[in-house]
Formats: sequence, C-alpha cells, structure tokens
Amino acid sequence: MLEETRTNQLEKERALLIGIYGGDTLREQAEEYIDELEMLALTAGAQTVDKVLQNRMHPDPASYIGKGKLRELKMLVDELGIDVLIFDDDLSPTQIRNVEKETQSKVLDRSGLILDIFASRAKTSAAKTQVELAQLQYLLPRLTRFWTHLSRQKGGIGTKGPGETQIETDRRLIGRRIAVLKEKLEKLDRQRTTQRKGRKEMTRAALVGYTNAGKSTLMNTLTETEVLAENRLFATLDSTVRRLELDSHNVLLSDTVGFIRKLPHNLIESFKSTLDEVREADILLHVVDATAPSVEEYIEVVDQTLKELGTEGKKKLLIFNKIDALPPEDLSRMKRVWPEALFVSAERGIGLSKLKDRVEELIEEDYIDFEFKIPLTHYKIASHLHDIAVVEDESFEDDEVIIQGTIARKDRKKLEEMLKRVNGISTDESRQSSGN
Ligand SMILES: Nc1nc2c(ncn2[C@@H]2O[C@H](COP(=O)(O)OP(=O)(O)OP(=O)(O)O)[C@@H](O)[C@H]2O)c(=O)[nH]1
Ligand SMILES: [Mg+2]
Repeated sequence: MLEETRTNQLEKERALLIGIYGGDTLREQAEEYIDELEMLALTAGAQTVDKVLQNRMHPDPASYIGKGKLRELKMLVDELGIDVLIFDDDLSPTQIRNVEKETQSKVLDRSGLILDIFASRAKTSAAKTQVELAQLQYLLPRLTRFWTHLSRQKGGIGTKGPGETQIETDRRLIGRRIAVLKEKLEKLDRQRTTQRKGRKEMTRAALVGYTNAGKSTLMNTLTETEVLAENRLFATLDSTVRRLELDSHNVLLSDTVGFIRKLPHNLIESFKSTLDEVREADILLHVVDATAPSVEEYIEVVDQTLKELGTEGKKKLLIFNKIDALPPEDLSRMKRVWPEALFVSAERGIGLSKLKDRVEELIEEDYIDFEFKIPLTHYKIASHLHDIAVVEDESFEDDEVIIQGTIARKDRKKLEEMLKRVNGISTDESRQSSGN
C-alpha cells in the first residue's frame, strides 16, 4: 500500500483520471499507465475517484478526448464531486483551456503532476532550485490558462482573461526568475565540482532505475547506511554518495533519483547536475523491480533516459530486485530471459555477495599490473597508491619503496607521469650532492 502524503491537508482533492488507448497503445497497457497515474496522484495527495479510458487513435487536438466524451466527463464531474481532472499525457495549453472551460474543473496533466510531487519532495537547496526551474519552464507556455483561472476565481463569469499586457508582464517576471535560478544552479554546480575533485580517482558506481525499484534499499544494505527508502514514488531526489568496501577495491556508490515513463523533459534538463553522479560513474547498477507488471518496459524507459543523459558505453549491470516477493516460476523465466542479470533481494540481503563479485570483476577488467619505485622522500605517493590501487607486495630498498600490485589503467598512467617528475627531481638532487 502506498503511503499517503500531505496528510495535513484537511480534505483530499477528488481526482478523475483520463487516458486514451488505441493506435500503438493496447488497452491493458493504458490500464497499467493509468494505475501508475493513480499512484502518482496519491503521492501528490489526491484521491482517485474514477478512471476513464477512451479508445481513439490520436488525442483530439482541441480537447484531447472527443467532444461527446467531454460532455460525459462534465456529467461525471458533477455527479462525483470531482475537484481535479488528471490526464495521463501532456496537454497543450489549448487542450487544457478547452477542457477546463467545458468541465469547469481544474485540469492537470502528467508532467504537471510529476512536477508537483517533485516540488513537495525537494528538501535541499539544489533540489528546490532545480524543481522551481522546471516548474517555471513548464508554466511559461501555459500562462494564459492560469490567468483565465485567476479571473474566474474573482467571480467574473465568462471573463476572457486578462489583457495581453498583464500576461506579458508576467512572462517577463518568470523569464527573469528563470535566469536567476539558472545562475544559482551554475554556482551550486561549481561547488559540487570542487567537492568532487577529491574523489576523482576512486571507481564510481551509480544506482539507477525506475522509481520504487529499491535503489535506496540496496544502497542501505550494501553500505550499511540509512538513506531514506520507502514505498512511494520519488522518495529520493538528491544523490547520496557512500563508500562501498569490496574485497579488494573501494567504490564510491551513489544513489540517485528514480526515473518514470514520460518524465518531463525540462525536469531531466534541470536535474542534470544532480544526475552528474550518473554521468560521471564508471559503472551503472541498473536496479529493476522484478515484481513490476511490465519489467521490459521499465528497463526500456530507464535505458532511454540514460541515453538522454549521454551515458552510452558505460559498463552496466542489470539487477533484478525484490526476488523474495517473486513467484519461483517467474524467477526461473526471468533468469532464462536475462542470463547475464543478477537477481537479488536488497531487503533480505539475498544475492549480494555475487553482486559485489560482479562489480569487482568489472573494475578488474580495467586493472593492470604495476611496479613502482617511489623515493621515500615522497612517501605520500606511496600512501596515495594504497588508497587507489590493490597493493600485493611492498618492500624497502635503500631510500626507495617498491610497490607491486594492480591498478586502474588510467591511474597507472597518471602515476607514471608523477613518478617521472619526482625521479627527475631526485636524480638532479643526487647529481648535485655527488658534486657532478
Ligand atoms: N519485497 C521487497 N521489497 C523491497 C526490496 N527492496 C526494496 N523494497 C521495497 O521497495 C520500496 C521502494 O524502495 P526504495 O529503496 O525506496 O526504492 P527507490 O528505488 O530508492 O525509489 P525512489 O527513490 O522513489 O526512486 C520500499 O517499500 C522497499 O521496502 C526487496 O528486496 N524486497
Ligand atoms: Mg530512493
């Protein structure tokens, strides 16, 4: 059961959900989409009173659903005491206006709803700024509707909305606010980059996946921490980074915001800096809720979103979670379909050692042998090496320490260059001291 939010609200808004099927979308699919929309509505604090599905190839450009259906909708609104109509697709400003006019009810589309949830969830300054930016960008083209709304609230029946000048003024104000927010985000971005510099050399893995897949739970179990994990959509909005100690490697593991179908594009845009954790990761751990009704589609949505973020070519592990709640026959079937995938239960701690082994294998693919001779005068380099490499042997000789082991290819190159400089200096020093 999905927990309800905003319980302080005296009366829950009564929502009617509307979707269409036909064309590429089968009825069962549309039903599932609308169930997801119900979850979203509940997360936002609304109570779903009824759902309406219409069979039509394409949305009506004027009102999304057909004229006749719209009249039916109006009757339902009155009969059931509906406060808000929520559409499963994004509506154009014209569609919103027409439906509002015909039904005399508040109209929200999927993006508007998702943005509303993000807004109520955002806690940190970065998340708040990102959400506000996305909301304003969403609002800008829809401005007329909000003003029509406002004038109606003032009581003017059939008023045409404010004059163009008022809307223009408002557009300018929003435009200015957007600029301020963008600047603020850039500043936050610079701070994050500085913070990140220190951990550049460690292997980084990011948990990604559909919302509610169990990313945060997996993060908690693997790193023995306590980030918020709950049965609601978008529990996580900010990335959290924790150290994960494996047998021979240390990894920085980050937990990130979940994805969903039809995630508003400007939301992805404005969350790009939060999603930097994903873009900069060496390994992506794609967590999938194995008990979800349409696993394949969830995987596809996540892959598409990852593509949008420009993360192709990264190493990826597909991890099916919640296998404790999966009927055994489904588990066997999935193992056949995805022989490469891992099957775990984050909550029960099943399959985690195999998961850790696989992560180590992936890291090791890029690991190569090294042997470095480091002057004791630069022992700092040796301790740094202990942090970033797997040290297998260490011996002391005269004024040098000889260290052997395996290291990431990119780090070996860096250290070689560093040592070249250091050895250059010490050779010079020794030449000078021997009087040559
Ligand atoms: N049965 C079962 N439930 C699990 C398992 N792992 C997580 N869950 C439940 O799934 C729900 C979502 O878990 P989270 O870890 O918050 O999911 P998330 O992917 O971080 O979700 P968002 O942050 O909202 O994107 C919670 O109610 C968890 O208790 C598991 O292994 N088995
Ligand atoms: Mg989470």
